[in-house]
Amino acid sequence: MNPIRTTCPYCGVGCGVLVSRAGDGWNVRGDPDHPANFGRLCSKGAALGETLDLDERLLHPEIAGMRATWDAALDTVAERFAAVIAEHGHDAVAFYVSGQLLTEDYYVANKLMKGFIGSGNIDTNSRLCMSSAVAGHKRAFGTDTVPGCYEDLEIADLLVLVGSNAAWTHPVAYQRIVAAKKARPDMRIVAIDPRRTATCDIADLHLALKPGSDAWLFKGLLNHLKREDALDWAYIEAHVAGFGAALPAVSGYSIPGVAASCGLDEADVAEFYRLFAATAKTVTVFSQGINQSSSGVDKVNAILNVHLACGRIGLPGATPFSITGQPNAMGGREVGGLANQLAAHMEFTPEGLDRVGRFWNAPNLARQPGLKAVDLFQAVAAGKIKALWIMATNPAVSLPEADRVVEALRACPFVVVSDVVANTDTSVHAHVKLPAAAWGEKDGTVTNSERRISRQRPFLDLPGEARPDWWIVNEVAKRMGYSAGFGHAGPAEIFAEHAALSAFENGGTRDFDLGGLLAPPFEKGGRGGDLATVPPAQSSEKSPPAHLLQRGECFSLAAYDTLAPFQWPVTSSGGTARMFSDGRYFTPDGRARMLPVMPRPPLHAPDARHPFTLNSGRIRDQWHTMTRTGKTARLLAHIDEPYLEIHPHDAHRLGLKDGALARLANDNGEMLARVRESREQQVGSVFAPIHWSGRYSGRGRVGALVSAVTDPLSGQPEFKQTPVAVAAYPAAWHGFVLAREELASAGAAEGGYWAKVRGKSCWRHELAGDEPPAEYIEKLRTRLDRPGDWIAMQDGAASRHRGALIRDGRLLAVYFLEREADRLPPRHWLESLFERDALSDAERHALLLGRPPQDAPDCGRIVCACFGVGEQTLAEAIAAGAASVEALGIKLSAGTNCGSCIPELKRLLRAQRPAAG
Ligand SMILES: Nc1nc2c(c(=O)[nH]1)N[C@H]1C(S)=C(S)[C@@H](COP(=O)(O)OP(=O)(O)OC[C@H]3O[C@@H](n4cnc5c(=O)[nH]c(N)nc54)[C@H](O)[C@@H]3O)O[C@H]1N2
Ligand SMILES: Nc1nc2c(c(=O)[nH]1)N[C@H]1C(S)=C(S)[C@@H](COP(=O)(O)OP(=O)(O)OC[C@H]3O[C@@H](n4cnc5c(=O)[nH]c(N)nc54)[C@H](O)[C@@H]3O)O[C@H]1N2
Ligand code: SF4
Ligand SMILES: [Mo]
Repeated sequence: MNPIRTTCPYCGVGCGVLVSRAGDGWNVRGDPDHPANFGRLCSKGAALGETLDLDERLLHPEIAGMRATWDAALDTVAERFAAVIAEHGHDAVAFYVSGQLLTEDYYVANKLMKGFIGSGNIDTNSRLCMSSAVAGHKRAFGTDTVPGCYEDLEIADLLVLVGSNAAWTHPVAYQRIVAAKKARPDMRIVAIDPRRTATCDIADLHLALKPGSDAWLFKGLLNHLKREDALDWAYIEAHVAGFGAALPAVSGYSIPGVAASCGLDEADVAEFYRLFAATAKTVTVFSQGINQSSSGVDKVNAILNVHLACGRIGLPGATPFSITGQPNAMGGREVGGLANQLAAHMEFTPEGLDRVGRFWNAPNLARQPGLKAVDLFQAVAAGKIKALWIMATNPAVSLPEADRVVEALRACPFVVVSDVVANTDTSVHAHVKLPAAAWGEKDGTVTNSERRISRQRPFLDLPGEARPDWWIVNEVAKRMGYSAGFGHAGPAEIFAEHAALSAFENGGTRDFDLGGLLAPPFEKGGRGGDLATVPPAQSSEKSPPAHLLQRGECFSLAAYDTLAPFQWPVTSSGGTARMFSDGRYFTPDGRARMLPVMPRPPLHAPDARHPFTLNSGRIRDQWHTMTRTGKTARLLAHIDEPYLEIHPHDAHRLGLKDGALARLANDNGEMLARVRESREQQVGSVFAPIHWSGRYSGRGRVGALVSAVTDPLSGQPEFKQTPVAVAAYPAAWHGFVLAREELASAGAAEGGYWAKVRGKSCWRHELAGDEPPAEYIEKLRTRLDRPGDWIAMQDGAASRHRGALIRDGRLLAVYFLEREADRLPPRHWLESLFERDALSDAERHALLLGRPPQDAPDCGRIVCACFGVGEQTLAEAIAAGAASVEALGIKLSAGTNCGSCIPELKRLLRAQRPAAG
């Protein structure tokens, strides 16, 4: 079998992958011909083959927790939605969807809600992610468009990364930057982030600014460029409006003033400004450190202002670059998945409504935008939305004020969840669960951060009764009486309709245009397949070619099957790498807009009760709420528990010990997390990862703390700056249990702490409890009640309890409890004992000591996930003379596959060999 060419389902880099059979399993590798990654994959992409088993999958529809037929489930959804609409109107229902749907799924969901149900109430998790960038782009460009492409990241002479931890979140794009800088050491990189992240590793300058202060920095930059005469006046005069207000608005933003506002050294600010003024080929990459803010849109425009004023936009190596998070965040924007867009870059304007309405032949077109995610869930809580369908997102974890979201779900009369996993924190509250096809099974397209549309192709059969999301939506639509608009035979027909809508009466008025796909010459452009039989749809006539287009007759199945990755807009000659290169924008006068933005601090400032600013974000090896990446031991080897990163000064002041537990709290909720002291954190700021859900932890959801304050224009929540109180968590004991099976609630006491970690051959349960240890052990032993022999030891005075359950020499479970977390032994060696069928005598004797017998080494915490190389092994290699990343690669293979761990290898080298690192 030839390898299947498909696309990674995780981040917005959108890497091409090749999948082929390898024995019983699948071999997943980077596609050398895909223009996003040229063969590279990061640790998550490389581990895709390990997440394909059906463990934890939802395989059958369920109604009220009972298995149901598809007919019953679909009828129930259609009937309940129709009943709510009949009684309370169409705005009493809503869809909450996701940038992890394929474009085809997304298209029909949006069409059903906005065109047929007749409400704008469809919003997406991209609201939490990209909506500030969308709104900023629209204000500046008249359209939501990322002008640049990945090559720009490589050919820029100055690359500014603002609020982006690309080393962990867009690892392959980052690896391309690393390679570019290596080839061209003169390339300069500036990282702007309150924390020193792995991304800062390649930075020539790191500006650890005060959380939320970016707008001051960029206004000061514009002022500096103006004063240094570094603006491109010819460009401004020809292509920009609004500078008459925007430029005066920056005077007064002096370097000393900015440095004070941002908590930076004047010299560092001056150096950044000098580099920017001196370097025409500058790319500014921005991500959630900018977007996720109550003034996110203004921050985006503060950045765009600078690029417009210098004419550095849409040129090779010179552009602003909003780098998107999810695999299809961009596709969602293209189909109009946000509540305040219509479809195909058309808006809720009279013309947009008229055009989309005619194209869809829509019986009940929504007349106005619907509720944005945070407002939508508040409307659910207030009882205004009575039927809610959630697809491919886990809001009980990922929305702000997550505990209130759970209450809203509980109170909602009818909740439908389409997911691939049986039980998520969200789906446990669903009245109807619908099993969706997962990556490897589903078929369609996604758009990556550089506007590149790639195919996801199936290589697995649909398991159980799982069905693709588009099919589920269409079936519900038909049962609601909308057969005419939802009769697609497959994703190719939906894509053809979407492409046709993008071209429908476009005539150059909308940049999102796939019209070229429909035109015969494109066929010759080598995109493959036997294409169009219908003339291009860009005519300005008002007679819709829709009857043909909607049946997908303009675009053949074969062409869809073989579609090679391309960048929109696409004309008859192919895709487009860069936008706005000609200085023409999509505003009524064709000029871009500069805006006089006013910097605002985060909406909620720390106070005496909540003195810390909580920042939240991602870690290298986990994807969001871990429903898929949590399934592979390899990806949990790097970081395995919810943690709190805190500066040592703060930790000492609060009496927090590294490795102990902290409790974070505010009026919204609380979180327990493992303390990690780090000088990479600012004093007064703390960081926690977003990934842990109720599935993998007790009290480990950071979303419970985040306030639901949003940007007034975009509705994007302020995830990065939440005031919290931090204190030591005074557990009566700390411990862990390793067992061959997962323990339901980890056996922890009500209200205690637990985190579950899937190991190679056992489950690890990290615990802290309030009840007396003996009581806990009693409960644990009852739970593990099975044939076998317990060996145990305890030291009541020291509160030390250890035990192991062994049967026929095979280890079934061990537990270790101590008063202090730092008295517990390392886990790696103990975990490795579960890989054996029988323990040796030496191992059995060493077991309750928690230490390997003399001759067996402990490799330590895993740093390189690809080759399973641990910290201890690396430390030994460094001590034995390995002085560089390359040397560690040669000796241990560490860092030689995906490269995601290289920043950490460097850190270990620096720590151990300050001179060499
Ligand atoms: N491994 C992994 N990769 C992912 C994902 C994942 O779950 N796991 N998710 C994907 C998705 S959906 C997204 S949206 C992207 C997000 O990608 P990123 O935006 O790169 O990721 P985050 O970790 O959310 O935040 C980025 C950085 O913003 C910084 N920051 C916080 N406050 C400020 C501030 O006031 N100013 C500035 N300048 N910076 C600040 C944080 O310290 C953090 O390092 O990642 C994508 N890639
Ligand atoms: N505190 C804090 N919170 C945040 C953020 C932050 O930085 N800080 N970032 C925000 C951002 S940028 C994002 S993008 C969100 C992400 O948050 P979510 O979207 O809630 O996270 P996921 O875990 O990706 O949820 C996807 C769900 O879809 C399921 N799924 C996967 N594939 C399919 C499929 O093909 N079909 C269907 N029907 N289901 C599928 C998965 O099992 C999973 O349950 O989190 C946001 N929340
Ligand atoms: S960088 Fe990693 S997670 Fe992102 S698309 Fe590529 S392989 Fe997937
Ligand atoms: Mo995101």
